[in-house]
Amino acid sequence: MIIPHSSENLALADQQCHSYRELTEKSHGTCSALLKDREDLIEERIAFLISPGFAYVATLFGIWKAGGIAVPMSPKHPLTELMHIVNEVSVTRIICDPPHRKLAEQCGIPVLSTEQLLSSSETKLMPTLEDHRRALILFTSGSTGRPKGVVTTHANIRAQVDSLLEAWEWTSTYRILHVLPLHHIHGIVNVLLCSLKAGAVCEFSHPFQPDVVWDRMASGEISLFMAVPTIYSRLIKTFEQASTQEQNRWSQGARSMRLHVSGSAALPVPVLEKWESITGQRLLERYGMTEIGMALSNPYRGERRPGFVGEPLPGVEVRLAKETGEIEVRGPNVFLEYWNRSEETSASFREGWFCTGDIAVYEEGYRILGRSSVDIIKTGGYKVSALEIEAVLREHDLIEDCAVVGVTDSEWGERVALCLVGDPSLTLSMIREWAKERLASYKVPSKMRRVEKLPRNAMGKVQKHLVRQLIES
Ligand code: MCA
Ligand code: AMP
Repeated sequence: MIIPHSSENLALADQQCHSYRELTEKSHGTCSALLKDREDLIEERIAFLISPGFAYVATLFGIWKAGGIAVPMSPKHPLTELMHIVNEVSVTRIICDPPHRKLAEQCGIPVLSTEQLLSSSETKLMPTLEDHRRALILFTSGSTGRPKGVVTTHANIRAQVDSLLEAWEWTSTYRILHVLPLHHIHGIVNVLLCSLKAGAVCEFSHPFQPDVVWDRMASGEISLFMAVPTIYSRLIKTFEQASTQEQNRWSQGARSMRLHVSGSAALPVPVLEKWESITGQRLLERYGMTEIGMALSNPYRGERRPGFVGEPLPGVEVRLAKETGEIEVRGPNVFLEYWNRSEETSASFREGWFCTGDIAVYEEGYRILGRSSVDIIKTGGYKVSALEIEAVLREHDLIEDCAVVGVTDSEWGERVALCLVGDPSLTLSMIREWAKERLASYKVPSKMRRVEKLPRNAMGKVQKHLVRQLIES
């Protein structure tokens, strides 16, 4: 397990400052309170609904120290999404902070509060944790059904973190600004856990607000920033609307930083170029996935090629199924299993290599060309399944038939778009309102085209490329 050391050094900054010692003590207290009369939680699944900040981190480490599997959930998700997680991995308890108590209680399982757990001064003996034990379950959309639970072990997480620490030359002198959600690898592993393993400082700044980020960059205190392309586009937009004086201040601060990283979705070359022109920072683009952590990266030192995702990270093996083909990955970073889905787990491996579903070519560096499934959409850095959204929308009384596709979008990378056969009175905003109670907001279609019938082939299968054309026309 990654246990942060116990110094007085600053570890986390939210509204307050928290040392590594405080984190160690509070996570030990949390561990003791979770264990109560037991010696080991033995991979009990404990979910948590906590805003980004110290309580989130102390809870995560508390669960790990007690031998549980951490299941972080997004407080922004509607109850149906949370209930799917609770049921899918048989979560037994939910830990919440005060603002999310009501939502947690609706999940129908025992609720514990961070106030109660973090104030525990007990120091029970912690169980011995072997590296191969399950540590974390994050949810990812596949091309079929509702999201699957991706299980990573302590060894997997350690490998993912160590690889990035080495490649990007993390040191304890860094201070990273954290603006990403904390229910995905990007925010949890690349930003939070890397900074803590390096003995650096992680400063939370949620929700993401472009002017706040610019101000923090301008302060000269922040050395590292990692985000998805949509966030860089938003920062550029805010920069362009700012006064010359503000632009100069922001630009100067950003120039003095050590590293800016982009990932989770393809970085458009114009965004890379614009960012470099205003900050002097050539974005380091890398490629990863929930199941494998990070696999490919442009170099920390050396040329970062626009449109390329670089070479395999330390300890990670990468190959292509054919010259222009699917990326396959092997190494200690690769996940253990999809929870309770042994068939899907084995189907996702070929000869011991994990098949990513992403298509690439190698031209002295890997270049990603697209995905093998049309039903996977990447929007704002989130991976979503068109089939999952369609299945939910078909439950609407006034929707007769529908097809969901991703359409290219300058802000979101791809935008979730809906082709609809249904009652003429039904508007996009009515559908959005209805769908937001059932799906995470980034899965809710934001573009719609009404048709008499969907384009289908002779076998009755919806022709997604024609649907996309209809929406884009
Ligand atoms: C939100 N909205 C959207 C989308 N998302 N509309 C269209 N497309 C979307 N994708 C709408 C909402 O419905 C809402 O609309 C309004 O925008 C504000 O919603 P909010 O949730 O507040 O959105 P935001 O704060 O503007 O979010 C933008 C964001 C966010 C900050 C870029 O999407 C984000 O944090 N993305 C990062 C995702 C990430 O970390 N991915 C990593 C996973 P209305 O006003 O009508 O209500 S991938 C990963 O971990 C792998 C391993 C990897 O490689 O990194
Ligand atoms: P997730 O399942 O949310 O972890 O998303 C992983 C997916 O994000 C990958 O399979 C890719 O399709 C996509 N992805 C991540 N980084 C990049 C990148 N730099 N360029 C293109 N696609 C990326």
